[in-house]
Amino acid sequence: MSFSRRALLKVSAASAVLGGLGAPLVARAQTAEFTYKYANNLPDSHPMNVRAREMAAAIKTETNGRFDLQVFPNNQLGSDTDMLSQIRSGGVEFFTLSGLILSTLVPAASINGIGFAFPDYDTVWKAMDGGLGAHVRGEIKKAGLEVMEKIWDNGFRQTTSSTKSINGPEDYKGFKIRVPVSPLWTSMFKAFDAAPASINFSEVYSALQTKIVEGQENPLAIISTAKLYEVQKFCSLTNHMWDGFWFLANRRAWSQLPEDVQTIVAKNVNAAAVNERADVAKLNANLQQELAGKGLAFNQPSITPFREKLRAAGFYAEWKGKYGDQAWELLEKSVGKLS
Ligand code: X2X
Repeated sequence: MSFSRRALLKVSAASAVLGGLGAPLVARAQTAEFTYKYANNLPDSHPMNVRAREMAAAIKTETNGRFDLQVFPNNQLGSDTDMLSQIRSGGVEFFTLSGLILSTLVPAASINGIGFAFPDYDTVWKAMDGGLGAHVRGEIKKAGLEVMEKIWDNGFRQTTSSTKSINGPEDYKGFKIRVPVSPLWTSMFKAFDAAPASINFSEVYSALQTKIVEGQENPLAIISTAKLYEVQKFCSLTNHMWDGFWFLANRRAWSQLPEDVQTIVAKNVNAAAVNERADVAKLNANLQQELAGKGLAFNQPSITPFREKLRAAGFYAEWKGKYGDQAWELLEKSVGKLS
């Protein structure tokens, strides 16, 4: 008898003995005990969704099929505004949202988006995996939502336009720019005397195409995966803010999970975030040439005049007052003196 046949016989003997126990285990493995939805606003091809699908598969394997995470990219379940209300009601169990948009519910959550604060990724991750991130997560939990430890990368934001390149702060004057729905974005572009219009990401491509606005601002990974280069001509590397996505959970849905499942989910979500950060940083560093090939004209203005304009307009002082001294100190501890 061959080795494998002997092994097979042993297995069948064991199943005959354990038949009563084995059967329900098999049945349970086929239908998940928990089927949770994870919604986001980014195209299917963005690293966030690539890593999310990978993480969903790992979670399924590690929970022996007990937990099924379904990924809904690309605003399939609604705009950010819709999804924010769904995560609060439990209509979706998980949602990644920019801290700046989350600030409509949790004011502290926009602090990482203060204009021209972060010089580079090292400084970002030290702050967001350190004291500043912990402060924001504490405020999110106080507002009744759960949040995973690692923030996902959106990236440093750049300005695109169908009409002109931005070479200095004066070029923003009167510029019709789409901004996400968030007071910090509106406030910053108003400080530049621009004409910001709050529009959810789900409407951005068509707003640019129909020229409701001249321009928008987003990291290169989004300009590329959402094909915004098709409806824009100029890309100015303004690097005006760093933006990230908090991985939020509905509190009731999260607390219904047994501790061992929570541990497996959190571990895989945080690991996926760290992988996604590396993917996005690489894309943002390498996409310029590819996008130039698709017709975008690039320029790189010096950021000093932008910062000076914001300081003179009282932007930093105003937001320091809103966040409070303690939070502002955490920010300045990472990025240096702003106001
Ligand atoms: O809405 C945007 O511009 C986006 C996709 O970058 C955010 O989610 C903030």
